[in-house]
Amino acid sequence: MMNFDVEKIRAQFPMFAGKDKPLIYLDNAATTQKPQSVIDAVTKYYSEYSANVHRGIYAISEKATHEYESARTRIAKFIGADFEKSIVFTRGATEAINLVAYAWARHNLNPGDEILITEMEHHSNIIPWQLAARDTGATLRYIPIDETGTLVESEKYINPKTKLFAITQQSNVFGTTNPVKELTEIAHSFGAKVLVDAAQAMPHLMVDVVDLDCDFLAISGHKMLAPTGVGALFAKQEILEEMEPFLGGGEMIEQVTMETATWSEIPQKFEAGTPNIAQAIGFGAAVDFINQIGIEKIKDYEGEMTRYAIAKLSEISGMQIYGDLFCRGPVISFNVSGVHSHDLAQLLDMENIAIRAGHHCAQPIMRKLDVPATARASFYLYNTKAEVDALCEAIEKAKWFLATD
Ligand code: C6P
Repeated sequence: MMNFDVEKIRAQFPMFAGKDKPLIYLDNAATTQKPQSVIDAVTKYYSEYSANVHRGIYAISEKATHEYESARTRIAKFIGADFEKSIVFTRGATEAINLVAYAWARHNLNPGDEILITEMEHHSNIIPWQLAARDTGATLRYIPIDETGTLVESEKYINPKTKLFAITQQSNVFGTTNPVKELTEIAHSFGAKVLVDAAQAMPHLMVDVVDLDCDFLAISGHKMLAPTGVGALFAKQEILEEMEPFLGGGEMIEQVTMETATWSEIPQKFEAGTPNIAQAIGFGAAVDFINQIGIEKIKDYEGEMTRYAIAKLSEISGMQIYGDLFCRGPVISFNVSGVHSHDLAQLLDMENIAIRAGHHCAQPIMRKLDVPATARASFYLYNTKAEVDALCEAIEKAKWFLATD
């Protein structure tokens, strides 16, 4: 593809350098590799200005605070948020969703209210709502999916009782990209709040919170080149200001007496304790890296590679690919007849190819597909068509090795 120098990009990832047999990493939906610039940003913090944030009135603490807050501003800009204080750093998308389930849902839901999610959610966007429904008496409902991993008659499930609609923007199993903007509009017309789980979408396509008009957006840093242990919650300013705190502790307070306390301004109200400073700074560097290439270019490059991979994989006899073949993000879940996905993943590992096998933290989808597990190859900006070819060859070899008939 023109204008996309994948070799130049790969050269910036130490995980791909200097190996006899280079790693073919196709488990990007689980977590991504880190470019040198992200590793350097983390190292620089620890080796040059390691200090706590928002507390010290000495130079290195002020520098740490500046870099930490600058990362917040760059992440806000990346998703089109016009107010950087509507970004709360969390450990990941899971914690962002739990923050909403504890600090918003438990204070706003009552018996008779409905929480609406979909059958294609990751457990991170199911369990917090099961627990919130249990604690508030609200009812948890699901928009069904069909066997192509597409939502079925979504509008039918949104009604005046819906108080919260939580939906993934992109499925981690099928790669389906959901029409979240349209569904948000419908949910808002019934007065519901909308949470979008952008863990799988944000690494691959432009996510604009003003355009989506979502109330909450859950973000995962480590799936978009940032260190593990960092993510974020975006929430509309007025909602964040009204919300009760999630965790209590240092930095989230204004005044504390023996009996009670008042809270800091947002976002500190939601960032109790010492945050993941180095990881947040690394997240800022990851956003810079993506911006230097351009998210639209990444999307086009990955789109072309995904179409190529689907065509190549489809040539393998006994191959079943799950989900819509044409309209998807860079995630392909599949099974090969007569081969258990765990055996396949192990044999591919012997070829230095990393894929994921299992239920992908989405057991309701496995039940829907009536399979115990699938294999899953997921791509990112550093993968190549040659790696797809190697994957297909290794699958053929594994099939031959495991053949039972
Ligand atoms: N999915 C996968 O292999 P964290 O790790 O907390 O930032 O993100 C959790 C999460 C939330 N939503 C979706 C749609 C996800 O796919 C994930 C993480 C990984 O599919 C690890 S299980």
